[in-house]
Amino acid sequence: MTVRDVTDLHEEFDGERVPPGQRETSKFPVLSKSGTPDYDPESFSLDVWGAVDDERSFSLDEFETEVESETQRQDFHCVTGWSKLDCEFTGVTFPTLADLVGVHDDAVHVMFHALDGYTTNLPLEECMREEVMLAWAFDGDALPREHGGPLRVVTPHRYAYKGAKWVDGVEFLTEPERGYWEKRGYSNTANPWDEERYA
Ligand SMILES: Nc1nc2c(c(=O)[nH]1)N[C@H]1C(S)=C(S)[C@@H](COP(=O)(O)O)O[C@H]1N2
Ligand SMILES: [Mo]
Repeated sequence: MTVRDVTDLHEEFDGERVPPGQRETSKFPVLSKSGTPDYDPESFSLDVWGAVDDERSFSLDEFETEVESETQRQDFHCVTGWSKLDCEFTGVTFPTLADLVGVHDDAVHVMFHALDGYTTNLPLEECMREEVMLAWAFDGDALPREHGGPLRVVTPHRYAYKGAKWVDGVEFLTEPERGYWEKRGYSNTANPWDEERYA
């Protein structure tokens, strides 16, 4: 299996591999606003809607087997100060998903929706990067439930709160909107190399 290594991403941000104010950890702490939500694997779907040509609803099986996927080695930066290096995530890249649904020219922003009611937002151009993935596996195994299984978003170029665990909706917007933490004092932009932690 080929692994795409994107751990050199920090160079684009003129920063060190471990961003300022972060400490490297080998653990993988869990941060969730309200615990791990239940879901039914039979009825779970990833829905894509808004400013797109083809609104789609993917079953897990469809998403994992019928859409082009890949494995990447990435770093993970939590706004609370820990960074976990060399995480291997397997999933579909955001540009691949965008391609499937046909994003409208007037789409500028994206809202991710999750099973626990969590939401998080990013400008479309921050999503249209190969390293933004909707991932179902971590280090070769099914993504642990507490880390967002069956499906989560990873955003190694941004603090990890920009990556919705238990993601079940991707909404393309023609105006920016704010998600759960972005409305509650976390930085809207979340660049780890500029320490954009809290607003
Ligand atoms: N659905 C959902 N996604 C979420 C969260 C959450 O509470 N619910 N917490 C976010 C925050 S604040 C962080 S730091 C990361 C933590 O991911 P981890 O628990 O796998 O370390 O998930 C993000 N995604
Ligand atoms: Mo967080």
